[in-house]
This record gives sequence, structure tokens and C-alpha cells, in this order.
Amino acid sequence: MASSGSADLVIVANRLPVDRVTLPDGTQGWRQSPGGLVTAIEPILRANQGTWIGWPGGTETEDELEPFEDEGMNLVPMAMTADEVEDHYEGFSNATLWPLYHDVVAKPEFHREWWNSYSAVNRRFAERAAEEAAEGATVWVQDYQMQLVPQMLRELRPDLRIGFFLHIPFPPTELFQQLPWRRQILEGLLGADLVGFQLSGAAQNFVRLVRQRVGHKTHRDLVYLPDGRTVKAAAFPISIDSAGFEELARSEQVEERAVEIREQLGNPQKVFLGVDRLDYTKGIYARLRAFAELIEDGELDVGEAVFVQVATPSREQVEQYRILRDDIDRLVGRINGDLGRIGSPAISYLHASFPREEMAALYRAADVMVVTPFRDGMNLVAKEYVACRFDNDGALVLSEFAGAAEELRQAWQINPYDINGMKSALLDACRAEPRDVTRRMKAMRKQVMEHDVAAWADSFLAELGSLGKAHGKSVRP
Ligand code: GDG
Repeated sequence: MASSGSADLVIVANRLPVDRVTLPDGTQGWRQSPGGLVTAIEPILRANQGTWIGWPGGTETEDELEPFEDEGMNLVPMAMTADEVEDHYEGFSNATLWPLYHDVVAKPEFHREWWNSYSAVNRRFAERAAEEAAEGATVWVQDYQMQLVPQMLRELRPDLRIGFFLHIPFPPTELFQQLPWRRQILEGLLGADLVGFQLSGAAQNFVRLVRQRVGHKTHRDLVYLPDGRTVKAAAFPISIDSAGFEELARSEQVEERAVEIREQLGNPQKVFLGVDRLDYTKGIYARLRAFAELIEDGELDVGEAVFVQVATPSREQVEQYRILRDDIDRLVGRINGDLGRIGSPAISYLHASFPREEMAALYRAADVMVVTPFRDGMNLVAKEYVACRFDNDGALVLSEFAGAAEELRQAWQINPYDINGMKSALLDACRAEPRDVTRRMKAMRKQVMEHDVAAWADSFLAELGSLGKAHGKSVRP
């Protein structure tokens, strides 16, 4: 067994919860990255003297990166070489696993050197976790970039409780089988005591694959390993800091900005909104086409209806993302060129990222929120919109292929491959009786406010703490 460190709780994720920033005086500093995961895990990490291991972005070397403390959290930055960024991160994680796990919406690429790099990076993260974790500690590994860590870590430190959570979908057998390294990935995940997914369907896909491909005995959500260990696979649908979003939405500053946004758009009757990372899984192209056709058909009028699309820059080094960006640029240009009038474009397109306050103001300003992914693990944007609509107004159009669709049943649900279906849902949502809108939003708000991200983290860690084994300390929620 490797010698143990002092942390009772260790988070292993591809990224650290802070971003490198250049301060006004020219020196380098850190800023907490916005996001639900950080908000959820941060208080638990503090209460347990926890450590977060992750890549800070960039290509600093090991010598240039020192562990540091950030308000009670220990942060351990991991270096990645330029080759590793290209092969592990942009390559295997985002051009092999990402499209494969999202229903092969784009064609996954399989390259042996990418796999080697993925494996090497996972090993380094596992070794570091083994150094940081105290005797019997809990290690919670996050997401698809780190799927080999559980097994690698267990070999080094059999005393640990290891949890894994996958933020993206886990594909059905028929698709997963394409992966040349399918068995290694399954075995990597089986190093955990608890493997968490967004939906129970994904957990079932995993158990079925383990039975078929690795040949272990399974019963319902349990896998029985030959060495006597049991692994549980279960669903833990992630959420947001619901109260935090509502509070932000209620602030005077956000309320004023929401009014201003509508004014700047020319006070249209209906504001449609899309907010996504610029990613081909999100269905941005199809949704904008559907909206444009409604104008062409005479169902909506330019000036009276406007579509605001925020597309946050993402993975710009990966070819598929560059192609997507060009496609969307061209589509928006054509739609506005064909249908827009002076001062009234049909689509207001923003390829940029904004502070949380501006996002909340956009959610407040939008009459119809349009979320149309072809496949999405959960989709937090849908939940954020709901959390911000404290007046119980606002209509949500939501793809049935987003994990969030299982909880947000009262949304106008659509199949994003069905353009006509999407068009009628957009119209129905925008013409719905206020009473109907309120009834739906009330029900969705109950769900989102009662199931926030803190409850998600607590339930995962409670389940992990309750599993089998006498050894291992539990983590205080
Ligand atoms: C993955 C899974 C799963 C976006 N632009 C800005 C900004 N955002 C924030 C949103 C939201 C988050 O980013 C995006 O989360 P999503 O869930 O919508 O999508 P992914 O990034 O694909 O996340 C997904 C999630 O992991 C969690 O498990 O739900 O299925 O794919 O919070 O608000 N935030 C700010 N400025 C922006 O410009 N501040």
C-alpha cells in the first residue's frame, strides 16, 4: 500500500474548481470557476478538510504548479503537457468518448496514441489521489475524462472508499461496443464501490455491459466481482444551486437588467432564448432553423418575436467544434439576411460567455426557453431557467433526450430530430394561456427547488458511505 496522506475526502476531476487569471498587476492568480459542481462540493470539502485534484488548464509544468489553499479547500493542480492536452483531453475525451457517449451524434475517432495518453494521464491522477488520501478516506472521481482512475487507485489503495460519477450519458451496449478499449473502461469504473449516473437507464446500460462484456455476475443494480467485492450502479440526477439562482434572479440589479435587455431588443412581444456551450450535441442548428421557418411560414413576425442565442465558446481546438461554429455563423447570417429588418434581426446571436448575473437576467427576460439537445446527460440550463422564474411564468421547451426531461415533465417536450414537431411546440409554448404556463411552471419549480445540487452531493456520499465494508470513514455531509 502506498503511504497515505491527510485528506478524508478527495475529489478527482479533470479540471480544478478555479481558473487561472492574470491579475491587474500582471501576476497570475486564481478565480473560482462558476458552476454547480463547485457550489455543491465546496462546503462538503471544507467540512472534511478535503482536497481537489485537477488540471488548472494551460500547459504549466509540474515545477511551476504548487498545491495551495483556497478558503479551506486544498487544491492540487496537475500539470498536462501540450501533447496530453491534445491526446488525452481534446482527443480521447472530447473526440472519442464525448461523441460516442452522446449517441454518436458526431463520428467518434479511435486513435491508439490518444488512448495511451488517456491511460497515462489517468494513472498520474490516480497516483496523486493515492498520495493525498488519508487511511480509509473517501475519493470521489468525476466524469468521462477519468474513467480509469477508480481501478488504478484501488490497486494502489485498497483501503479507500471510491465513488465515481458520470456527468454525461452512458450509451447503450450497441454503441459502447464500438470502443476498442471497451473492456478496460468497464474495468476501470468497476474499481469504484459506487458508480453514479444521471439516469437509471444509464446505470442499467452499464450493468448490462459488465455482464455481457466482462462476464461478472450481476443482480439488479449490483455487480459481484470475483474477489468478493460488490459494486453498485445507481442514478443520482444532478441539479443546481436552486435557491442561489432564485435569489440572484430576485435581485434589483438583475430585474433592471432584464427590463433593459427587452428594451434593447426593441420590446418584442415574445423573447425566445437558447443558452448552450457551442456543442453539436445541443441541437442549436435545428432549433434556429425551426424558429426561422415559423417566420417564413408567417406564424411569427420579425420584430414581434426574437430569438436570443447565447453560444459559449467551447473546445475550439477540436475540429468538429470549428465546423459547427462555421455552420452556425452561416445559418444565423442567412436567416438574418433573409428575414431580418433594419434594427430587428430575427436572431440575436452571441458567441461569448457572460457573468452569472447576466445569465439570470436573460432567463428573466425570456418568455420561451428553448433547450433542444440531441442527447444531454442532464442539462442544467433548463433547471436554471425554472429556478429563476419565481413568478411562475415562462415556458420551457425541452428535448425528451435531455436527462432533465425525466424530472421536468410539464415542459413542452419535443423530439429535436422532428423539425415540424419542434415548430408546433415553439408555437404552443409561446401562445399558451397564462394559466397553463403557470400550472406547468409551478410543478417544475417544486421539483427544482426541492432537489438541489447539495441534495445531490449528500445523497451520493450517503450512499457511498453506507455501502458494505467495515473499513473506510464516512464523510460528513
Ligand atoms: C455537462 C453535461 C450536465 C453556459 N454559458 C455560460 C454559463 N453557462 C453555464 C450554464 C450551466 C452550465 O454552464 C452548462 O451546463 P449544462 O448542463 O447545460 O451542459 P454541459 O456544459 O454540457 O454539462 C450536462 C452537466 O455536465 C452537469 O452534470 O447537466 O448534461 O453535458 O450551468 O449556466 N455560465 C456563465 N456564463 C456563460 O456564458 N456564467
